[in-house]
Amino acid sequence: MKAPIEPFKIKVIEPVRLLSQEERTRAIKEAGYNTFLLKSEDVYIDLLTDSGTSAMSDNQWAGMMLGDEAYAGSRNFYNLEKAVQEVLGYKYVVPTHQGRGAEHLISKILINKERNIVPRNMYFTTSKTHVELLGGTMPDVIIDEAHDPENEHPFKGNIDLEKLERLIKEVGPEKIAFVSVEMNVNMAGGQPVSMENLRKVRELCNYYKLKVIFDATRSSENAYFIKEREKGYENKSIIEILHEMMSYSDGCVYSAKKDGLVNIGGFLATNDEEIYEQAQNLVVVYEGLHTYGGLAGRDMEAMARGLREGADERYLEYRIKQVRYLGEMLLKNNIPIVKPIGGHAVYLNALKFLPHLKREEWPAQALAAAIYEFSGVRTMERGAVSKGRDRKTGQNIFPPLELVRLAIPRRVYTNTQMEYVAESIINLYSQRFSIKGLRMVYEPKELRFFRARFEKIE
Ligand code: P71
Repeated sequence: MKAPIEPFKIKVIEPVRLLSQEERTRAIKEAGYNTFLLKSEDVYIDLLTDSGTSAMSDNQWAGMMLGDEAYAGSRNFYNLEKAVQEVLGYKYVVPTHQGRGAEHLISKILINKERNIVPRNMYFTTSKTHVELLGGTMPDVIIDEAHDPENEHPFKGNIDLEKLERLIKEVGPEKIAFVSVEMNVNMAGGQPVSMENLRKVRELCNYYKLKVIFDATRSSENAYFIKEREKGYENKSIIEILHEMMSYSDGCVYSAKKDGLVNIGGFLATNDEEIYEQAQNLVVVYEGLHTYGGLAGRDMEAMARGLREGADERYLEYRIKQVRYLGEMLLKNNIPIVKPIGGHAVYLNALKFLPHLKREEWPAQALAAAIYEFSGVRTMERGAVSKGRDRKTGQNIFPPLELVRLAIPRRVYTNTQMEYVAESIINLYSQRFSIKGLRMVYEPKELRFFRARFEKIE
């Protein structure tokens, strides 16, 4: 595959520097072999996350200068509301400082002592934590194919409708707070959900009178996959696809730090007046007034403009193909990655990359640390450290997927930099048996992966 041609040119650059081998060895040791604890200045190519790391356009920066910083009724809020209506088709919008702010609101609104089960197509760390902190649980109802890195199902993010219905019958619909559907499922490898699946989830939930809330964070990338892979959508525009997708939900939470192409911002959007009313009540307690939700006016303007740019088809084609370009270079060299290649990231299968390590030696954490030490490239563990412990038994959970994520920031790195990343991983793979396991020596209570510390098992 040829590298995709960028639909933009570069106006501002930010220098990067590769530390020496000794400096990198020292830096990762000092960071407790946790890539979250590295200083960003010590990183050469930063693939830790695609969240909040996008390059904004000249149009977005120009919008920042038009920030209306009034406490109430900023014009930028109305611009954001209009952009959400146009791009996603929801009527009501409540801004929040980022995605988890919106997750907090929807969890507080829809979860209570009696109704506290939130089935979802795989968990996401922050989403699951909000549910659990309210005494609830998040059972996984994704299709089995999603747990197999080798399976090439085109819509590996789909909900298993039988699993979902079985669960509803087992616990009783009155126990389900809402059904959560994530677009382009992050923990499964950036895998899309099909339109057909969304439609069927809606039908099932209508039958049992359940609310459906999307995590629409990566919905534009999901829409691109629908256009590319689902029959009947080849000739529809991304906006048409997005509107149809959202029509199958009662509302969504959205971290605009991904497809929204901003460094900070998020929102809750809905057509449901009751949810909207309650969200407005809660946002003033936890985030800020309902017309700014913890954001500056300029942030809302950048978000309004970013939302439109992120749903532009020419941009999306380049975006998805850049991720695919990196993934295919790795595949060609037999590096074990999650297939098909996802929307926002390439995921290494750490269990296959490091078959000599035990699960208790945290292979994905060890691999992420080794990649940094070897090449200066920063990635993120997405396996047992991220999954955490079972709250009831206190035991570590070892999920089937033990992955290292190479998340690609949007519009930030060139294809030459992707080639450097691929070459580094390929070289490291040839020396993989020299990579040692890790011992966890500090474990924070909540979302431990952010601050956990490790030592090398020599
Ligand atoms: C990502 C992130 C950021 C992150 C969050 C937690 C641990 C590590 C990294 C954030 C998401 C997301 C989905 C599907 C909600 C959030 C929270 N992803 N839903 O992938 O992927 O949004 O960060 O704006 O609060 O690196 P927020």
